[in-house]
Amino acid sequence: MNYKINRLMICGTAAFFLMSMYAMADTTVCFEAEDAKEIKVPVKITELKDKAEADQVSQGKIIEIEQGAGEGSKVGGSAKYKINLKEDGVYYLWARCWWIDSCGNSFGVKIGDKPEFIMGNDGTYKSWHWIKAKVSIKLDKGVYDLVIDNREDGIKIDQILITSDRKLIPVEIEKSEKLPE
Ligand SMILES: [Ca+2]
Repeated sequence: MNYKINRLMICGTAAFFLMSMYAMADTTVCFEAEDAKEIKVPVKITELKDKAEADQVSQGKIIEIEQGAGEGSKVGGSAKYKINLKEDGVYYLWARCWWIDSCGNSFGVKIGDKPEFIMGNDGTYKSWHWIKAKVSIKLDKGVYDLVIDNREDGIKIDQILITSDRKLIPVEIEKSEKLPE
């Protein structure tokens, strides 16, 4: 009887540790779009003054490219972040966005020296929602520059999330962290 109980406890403890190790293996960094280290116009940081609007976003602030400010191919514009990834892994990028219409629903992303890719081009307009990059990115642990590039005007971004957990789906406003200096 005792032997059986002991064996059950050992198996249970081992399973718990294995599960913890599995959970620890995933790295997730969620940060505020407005916490950019460097901003180039026409990308700008906006503090939403209207309470109803501010309540829809994390910390009441976003980055945006106003409608009419110009496409990136003509006027440039970017927001740059420094992210610290604690583990090697295949990473998935998410962004909490607001689009004006089909001509203002995408941006470019560059991480370290990896090729730039496009995020967006979905059909959810004038409503905050999470979008996922169509590509996954293999990255070693370390510090990377992540750059959002202007592609189309009429866009807003509230939060950005990078994770090695392919099952993670962000919902509404996520808990964000401060980026390294
Ligand atoms: Ca925000």
